[in-house]
Amino acid sequence: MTYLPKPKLHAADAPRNALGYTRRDYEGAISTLCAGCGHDSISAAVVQACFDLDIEPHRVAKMSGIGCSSKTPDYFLGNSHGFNSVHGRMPSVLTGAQLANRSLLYLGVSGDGDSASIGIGQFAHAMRRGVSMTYIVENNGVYGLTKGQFSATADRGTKSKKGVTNNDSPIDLAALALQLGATYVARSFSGDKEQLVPLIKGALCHGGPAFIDVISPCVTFNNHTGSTKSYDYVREHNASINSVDVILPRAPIETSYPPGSLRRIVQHDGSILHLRKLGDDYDPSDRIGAIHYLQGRQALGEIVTGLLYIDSSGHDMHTHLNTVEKPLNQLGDAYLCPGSKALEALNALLR
Ligand SMILES: Cc1ncc(C[n+]2csc(CCOP(=O)(O)OP(=O)(O)O)c2C)c(N)n1
Ligand code: SF4
Ligand SMILES: [Mg+2]
Repeated sequence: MTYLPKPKLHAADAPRNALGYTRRDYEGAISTLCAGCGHDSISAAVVQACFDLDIEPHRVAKMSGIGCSSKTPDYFLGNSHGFNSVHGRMPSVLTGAQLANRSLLYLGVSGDGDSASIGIGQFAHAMRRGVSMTYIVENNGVYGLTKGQFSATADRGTKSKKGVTNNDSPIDLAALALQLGATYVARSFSGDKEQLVPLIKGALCHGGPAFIDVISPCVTFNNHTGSTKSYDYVREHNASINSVDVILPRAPIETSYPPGSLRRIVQHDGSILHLRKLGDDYDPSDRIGAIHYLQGRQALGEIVTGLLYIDSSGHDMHTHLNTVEKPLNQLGDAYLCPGSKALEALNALLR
């Protein structure tokens, strides 16, 4: 069986958000992934983020490719729009949907195989075009669904469960996203909900191409000694640079931090990111500095997590293309087909 609906019983005293929904209203079907799979923790983080942000489920469109990771949209936001596309093709399907209807919040979920191998061209062009979306890669270093082959994000020297060594260089999707023009880039760990939930919330409010690389251990094929994507390895090498709080425009600001330790970033939708430094003097508004920092720390064997880069100017594909605000299906015939006179006038302008 591939679809297990959850019983819809709500505890009477379950906390409710501003819309009157409980967390259960943001869940989906019962997961069929292996017990302990990191991907399930990411689904729980998405549920928490959408509940906290009071998002109306019908305003979200969740899209994915193929893989254990790409199955997860079935396990959250059961009342949202969804489209499970072809392996590696989520970004182009999402781009088309975003062009046709910009009033929805787009959430793309993918795997390291889906995005760094077959779909790398699609990933690259979605980032460089500035498609407004939250793009989550659930990165376990293997093709989990097809039984544990190394993916393109597996580190050189990594050992497979059966002892085979990976001799190929890894692709760092966060570094690529930075280079390609994403305006919100983060890395996190499925085992760190405290860090991951606010990063997802920040991305959902961002209003531009937001990319989050989440290391998400595959307990069945890649959680052994010799893997750099295991729970133990990531916990030991995690170097967190900052922590984020997301405050909605309507909420009172109640947090207080010692002066100097906090950076306040106002996003395009009015939400405020409170960024607290944890490590050394890291500047998340410096794209080139972020690439240097990421690669320098990686050479020392560290996995840098947190918000790596943000540009809150609100530029995205729609700004670049000067598209209409209204979804295409609401424009009406007269607007979409204004007649031969209007066409002649347009052609005259181009002569
Ligand atoms: C066009 C095409 N090629 C290959 C496959 C086989 N296939 C299915 S899932 C997958 C890899 C999944 O890996 P990843 O995206 O990392 O997801 P994970 O299962 O690890 O979460 C592959 C190669 C396919 N379904 N379609
Ligand atoms: S095979 Fe790996 S990635 Fe797939 S569900 Fe199992 S633990 Fe998760
Ligand atoms: Mg994978």
